[in-house]
Amino acid sequence: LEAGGTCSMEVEKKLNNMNGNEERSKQIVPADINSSTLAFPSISTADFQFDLERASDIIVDAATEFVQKHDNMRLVLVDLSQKSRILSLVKDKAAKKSIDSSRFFTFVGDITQLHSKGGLQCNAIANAANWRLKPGGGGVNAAIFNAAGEGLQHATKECADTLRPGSSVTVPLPSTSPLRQREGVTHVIHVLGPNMNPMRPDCLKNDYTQGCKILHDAYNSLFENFASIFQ
Ligand code: AR6
Repeated sequence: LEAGGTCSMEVEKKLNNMNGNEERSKQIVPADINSSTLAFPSISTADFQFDLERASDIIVDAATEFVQKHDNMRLVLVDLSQKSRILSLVKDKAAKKSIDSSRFFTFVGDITQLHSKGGLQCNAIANAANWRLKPGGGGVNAAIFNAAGEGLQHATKECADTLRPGSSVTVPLPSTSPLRQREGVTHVIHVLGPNMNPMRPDCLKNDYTQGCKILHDAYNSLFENFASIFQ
């Protein structure tokens, strides 16, 4: 699934290892100036404790369906570590489905530094948000709000006050946002996934019938919002 080998205009970029040590990893990034790119984290699988096997099936299904429908859009699943289990699961499952690896691939890096550190230009990034759409709370939510600057909070408030599980909201980044200026990201799409963590609001108490449906809805909502910005 990791893109490479088939694209005529490839650039090889070196990515700083996220742990800051000397080890560096190479990732092949297909340069595709005709496509719009969405980078997204795995929704609900860390703080919200959603099962990784089920989540990986849902990601691959939703992404496959999306890229078949939109041939000028790319989806990139991002995680911080080379050892990310969700990235491995998704990579393996996508390879079995022979999904077009220049349209959907995985990438190791910080979602707030994809261009500056990883050489991957993305138009939009998704955030695994909380229902109040508030900064902080750790995880990718804290990272994105920190990197985007205060402007993201204001811009988010203009669009929505809260989010329901399985839904998403598109927020245009102010022109002054460092995320826009440095990384070239123009939109953040906040997504609220299903929660399986008893310490967080709206815990589904291991109800994976509901949970899987909500996670599927969350990805469909995210991808459709992305398509409606850039189509
Ligand atoms: N870049 C790329 N991926 C990241 C980054 C980053 N900077 N940081 C984390 N991840 P999580 P959730 C990956 O816990 O499970 C927050 O407190 C991480 O490895 O951020 O949906 C919110 O306020 C994992 O694969 O989201 C919510 O309350 C993925 O991002 C709650 O957590 C999602 O992990 C949401 O929990």
